[in-house]
Amino acid sequence: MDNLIEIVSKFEIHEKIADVKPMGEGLINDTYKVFVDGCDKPKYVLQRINNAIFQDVDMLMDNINKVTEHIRKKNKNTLQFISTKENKLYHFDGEKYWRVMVFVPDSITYQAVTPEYSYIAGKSFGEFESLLADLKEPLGEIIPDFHNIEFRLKQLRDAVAEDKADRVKEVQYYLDEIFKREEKMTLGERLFREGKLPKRVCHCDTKVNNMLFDKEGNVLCIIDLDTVMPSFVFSDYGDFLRTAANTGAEDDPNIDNIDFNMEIFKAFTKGYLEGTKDFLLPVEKENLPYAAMLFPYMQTVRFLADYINGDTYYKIKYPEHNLVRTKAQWRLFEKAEEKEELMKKNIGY
Ligand code: GN1
Ligand code: MG
Repeated sequence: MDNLIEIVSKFEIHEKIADVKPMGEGLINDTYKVFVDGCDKPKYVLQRINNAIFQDVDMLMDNINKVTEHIRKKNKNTLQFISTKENKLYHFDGEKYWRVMVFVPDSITYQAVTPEYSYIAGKSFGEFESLLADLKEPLGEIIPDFHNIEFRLKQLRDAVAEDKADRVKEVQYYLDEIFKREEKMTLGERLFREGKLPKRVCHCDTKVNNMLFDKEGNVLCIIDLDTVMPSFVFSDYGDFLRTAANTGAEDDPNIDNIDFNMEIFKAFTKGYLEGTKDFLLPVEKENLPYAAMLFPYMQTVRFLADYINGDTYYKIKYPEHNLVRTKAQWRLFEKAEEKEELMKKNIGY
């Protein structure tokens, strides 16, 4: 066990640290709440950066610094990082990388949201993209090809070719279904190559639980900024619906719980279109239903590749976890696909 209190003491914190406790459900980094003397609520958040995934920690923290500074200059809420006593944005203990940020008080995270909150979330993510639209300094592509579905399909093919964990035989059905839709689901990358679809600064991990709400359902702050980078707007729009419109859990063992909730779709889309009205192009708007299908599809591809590779990327809680996730995301994809025409009608295409 790391001495977490000692790690926190490397940062510019003047209170006495009382306790450090695990927090959150992230699949990548490890996160802890930090308590200080005389206060029963957490004051800071300590995070171990997963540097197997974020290999260039300097680039990572530099990106986040640019983004948070830019948002703060516009007087909007964003995460506030504490530097180390050596004035660095992270602490390296010889093996692991750590960072500390201020805990946002009186905030709530949800795993599921109502249509009303989805509308507000749509507006907030739209505004988040607007706020960053005039960011002059370029951001590094922290995980190259992160939401490039052609690349993710290639990784899946490579995983199948290697079949390291001898699992391909169990998952042939999903592989066939995925590759059947390859042409349709790679549309975004083709539009990009044809010069028709732009990349913008996006959050790229807009899961419901990456948003802090207040008690009234207003978005206080958007968190988990590791993957902020240039991408299609489909990333933010699609990944939110992937989690919010799912009537079940991301890893629901009972796929009958899973449907694609059109009320959430409508409310979120309304908010998103309002938040992005100053910049969203027709090609982006008309392909929002594609984005709503793309993210469950891409997440299926990623979970399945990790399962085939023997679970090297996502944290798992039990041996079949990535397979269960694959099946749950695939069911969500099918439900979204069934509603493709309905979604198009709803946004006026
Ligand atoms: C990861 O760590 P977390 O849970 O915020 C992943 C996302 C996936 C998500 C699936 C860097 O995000 O891309 O959509 O799990 N982040 C990275 O739940 O791969
Ligand atoms: Mg997260």
